[in-house]
Amino acid sequence: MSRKFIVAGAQMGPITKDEPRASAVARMCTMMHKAHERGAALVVFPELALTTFFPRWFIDDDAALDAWFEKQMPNDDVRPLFDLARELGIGFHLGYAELTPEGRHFNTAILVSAEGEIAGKYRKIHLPGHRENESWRPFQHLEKRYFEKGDLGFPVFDAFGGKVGMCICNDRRWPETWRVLGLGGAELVVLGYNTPLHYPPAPGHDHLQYFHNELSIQAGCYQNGLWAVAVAKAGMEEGSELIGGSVIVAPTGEILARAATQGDEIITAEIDLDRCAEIRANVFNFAVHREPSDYVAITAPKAAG
Ligand code: ING
Repeated sequence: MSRKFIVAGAQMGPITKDEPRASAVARMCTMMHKAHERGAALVVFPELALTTFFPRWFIDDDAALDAWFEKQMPNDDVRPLFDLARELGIGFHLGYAELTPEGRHFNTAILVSAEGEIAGKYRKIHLPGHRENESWRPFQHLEKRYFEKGDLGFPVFDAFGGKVGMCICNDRRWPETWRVLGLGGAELVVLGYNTPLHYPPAPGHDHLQYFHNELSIQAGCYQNGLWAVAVAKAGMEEGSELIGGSVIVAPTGEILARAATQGDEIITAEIDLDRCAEIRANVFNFAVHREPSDYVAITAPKAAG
């Protein structure tokens, strides 16, 4: 039987610093209903979708920082989303800040089945930005300060009739992310992102942020023969302009759907997991064409310093 189904990207507009999680969850429930009306079996929400993008600020107080994190998942704030998923029979991806019982902090994403059960978890590996408060910047990007590097690798999960992987935001810029997921057999990669339009270290690239977003995802899909649903938290959020540009991309690299606004917006497309073979059995047939003995430099340890 064909493995066709409709996926939805639920792009979110700004979440203010004072917006309660319940408000963000209510917005997500509204979009989950809309995705369901369009026949979606899976809806993808952004990275850190429950709160404003707090790594834009230097937060020196541990309690104030931990207030941005979820201490368990699901929890009372997000339960309406899990309950609605089960009621509608639709799965979802959710990005959030995870504080483990052991006190570890991760930028995390989960895959939740149509039964409302957590079917997979990923913790962000490529943490961009910096560790210390850098006053020259109009805003900070302190993911390296607030999160540990993910410790789960790039797992691929049996879900939605195929093999589904996740990555988060900056991960999408790194070809290694996509290749490791491809080698793990991923046929669909779902991800969220919070990407400021302004990139202080290279302001001359600001006008290229939408291009780099699509370039990274299209290349990842084509070079590994897999589908991607990439979903933004968008718009002017607490004085920082975040790009929209959520997309659904085919294994050919073609963009099937793109968001047109910088607010809460559902994009959908019918994907066919069997189409991965057009790429994976041919131009990127890893078994036949890859030459890993020539790629040793890719996994060599970084030089100290
Ligand atoms: N945000 C940005 C991203 O990788 C960034 C950080 C922006 C890095 C622009 C380089 C250029 O999309 C997150 N949250 O990773």
